[in-house]
Amino acid sequence: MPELEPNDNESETNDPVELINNSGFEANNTAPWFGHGETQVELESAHVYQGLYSAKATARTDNWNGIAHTVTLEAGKTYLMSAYVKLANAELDKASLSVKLTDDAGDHYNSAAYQVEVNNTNWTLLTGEYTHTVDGTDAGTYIYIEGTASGVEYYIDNISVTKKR
Ligand SMILES: [Ca+2]
Repeated sequence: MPELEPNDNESETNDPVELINNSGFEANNTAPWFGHGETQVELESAHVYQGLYSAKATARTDNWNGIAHTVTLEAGKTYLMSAYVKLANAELDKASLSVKLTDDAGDHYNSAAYQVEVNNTNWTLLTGEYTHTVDGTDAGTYIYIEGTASGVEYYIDNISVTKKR
């Protein structure tokens, strides 16, 4: 590796812009998160990955239900996405970090991390890349954590979405 000039080094190591607000729920509330499907989003303080708070998904009536957050993404760009997940009322299940996009062609569902095994003893990192391919106009995009069986409650913390360099 050649030595970098200080200015080059600075430009390479600047933190990427985080597109998730209240990404660790340390605002002591769950705004601006919302439920995809029937999901209720509750503030949690007993089971946290980092800090004082996390969020708990309850009232899930289907496996595609989950906690969601709107994101503004650029068409054609690739994003790095991650979230820590721990189950609340089941020992083992599978969870996905997914993206719903609505554009001129309708609704599109993709996953940055798909059906990763999660459990109730450790925090599991869901992570992966997602490329924002838009047909016409992006009428709304959000991420959500889904995939566990109906009725399974889970905690999430430290969710991140950044543009890939
Ligand atoms: Ca937290």
